[in-house]
Amino acid sequence: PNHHKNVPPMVTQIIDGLTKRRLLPTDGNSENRSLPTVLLYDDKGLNLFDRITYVPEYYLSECEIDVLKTSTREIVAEIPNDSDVIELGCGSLRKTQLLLDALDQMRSGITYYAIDVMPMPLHSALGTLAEKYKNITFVALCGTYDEVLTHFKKATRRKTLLWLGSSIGNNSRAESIEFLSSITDNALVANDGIIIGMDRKKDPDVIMAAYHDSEGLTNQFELNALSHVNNLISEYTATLKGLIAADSVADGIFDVEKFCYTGDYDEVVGRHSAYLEAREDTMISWPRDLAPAVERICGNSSDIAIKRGERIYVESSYKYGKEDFEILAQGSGLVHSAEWSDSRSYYSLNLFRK
Ligand code: AVI
Repeated sequence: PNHHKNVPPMVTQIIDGLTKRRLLPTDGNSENRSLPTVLLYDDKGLNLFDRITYVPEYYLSECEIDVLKTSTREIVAEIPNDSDVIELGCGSLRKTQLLLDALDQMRSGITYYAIDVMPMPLHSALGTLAEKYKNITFVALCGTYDEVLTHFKKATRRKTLLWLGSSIGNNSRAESIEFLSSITDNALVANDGIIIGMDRKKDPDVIMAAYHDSEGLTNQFELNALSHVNNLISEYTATLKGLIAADSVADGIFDVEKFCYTGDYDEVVGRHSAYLEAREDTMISWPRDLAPAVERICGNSSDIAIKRGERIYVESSYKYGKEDFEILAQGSGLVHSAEWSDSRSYYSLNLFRK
């Protein structure tokens, strides 16, 4: 029926990922069901991730702060007066302040743009910053990066983009090149720069510890993707109930208790992968109201039997080595022009220029 035409894109992606097994990039011969990584970031997930950044084993945040502190002068030297500094995603304002402190003192005519898809955190954060830094002009831009960045192409001022927090690591190498190429083509002119926070390849034990913290926060964070799916599915089927006669009560599709989080690190590729693994045999049963949509997306709407030990892929965290910086730069039409890292070389900020 017609009203199934408007299945929300996220629900479509969930159905698609769960009904089809796919070969992960460079993952040998294992084909897995998958869930979109963005599902990790509902309110509960954002809160858990924020807590993870304070856990000692999750060295990434601490290292990035360390680099920002020890290399501030060199970084600021790359950002000219009367230029625009544009941060992609403002979840990291806590770190950005280290840079803003220096820009406020050492530069004039800086405009700082914070770009995020979520309007609320953006406005509340920027209000306080505008009070604190009198020499910097603050602008909040809400929207996807693609939507917003094209506005900068015609700007006559020099610009420096900031993409911190190792967010690039959650994209495959190919996706990262695609994203950066599009930024290069649509938002940068010759000499503009982009500073990217990247986690370095290192001792696998250190990386495994970061993604398997002893407080169990990562565990909660990854498993929360399943609860988020349940919430989205029941929300959607509830809206359908207003449209069609239905007697089934849907409470989501996962028995969350039957899953646990597992992750592994591929040292050759430089990638940590996170999975939700079935601890025992379990079923994914589609609510009756959802069946027509499932059928349209994958051909049938029968229940899915998940065997004990089957792993549903949810997240990759890519790590970078010297050679990877070069491949990324060349593929994206950029030049790798500086690297600032912490004393252990665990993590680095990398400047790329068009
Ligand atoms: C947000 N992103 C860079 C984190 C990472 O390290 O990949 C998300 C995360 N996943 C587990 N712990 C933290």
